[in-house]
Amino acid sequence: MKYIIYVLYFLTICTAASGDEAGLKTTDFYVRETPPTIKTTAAYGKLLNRSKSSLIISEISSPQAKTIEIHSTKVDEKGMVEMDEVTSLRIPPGKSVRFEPGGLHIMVMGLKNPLKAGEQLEVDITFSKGKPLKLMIPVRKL
Ligand SMILES: [Cu+2]
Repeated sequence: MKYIIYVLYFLTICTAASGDEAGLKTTDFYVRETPPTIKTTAAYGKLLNRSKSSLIISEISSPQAKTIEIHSTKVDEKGMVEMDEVTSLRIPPGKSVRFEPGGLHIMVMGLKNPLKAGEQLEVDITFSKGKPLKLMIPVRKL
């Protein structure tokens, strides 16, 4: 009886491990809820490259929005916050990128419908090689 339990446990671990898309691990992803008239929001989270080669994000899109871009944030001499598009983001093997408020973030523009807490935003990430990644990001209250 004990033997069977161990086998099942092992199988569960294997299934979980193979569920990783393109050797990636995603953690703490969320997107900010939007008021009815606002069509722009941002998504945050952590992306870990568990593969043995670099991953380069070449394209990012969502069926729920017109445009998705990766932005970096910087503050200029006058204290103005500026955002720049990062057109190809490279994640070295074993390293992670963190999208967070005030830093690198996933900018969501031209939302077709407002995002309400409890819903999900689909984000499709294409890499320069390997399988694409489909993220279902939970919407959080502001
Ligand atoms: Cu931005």
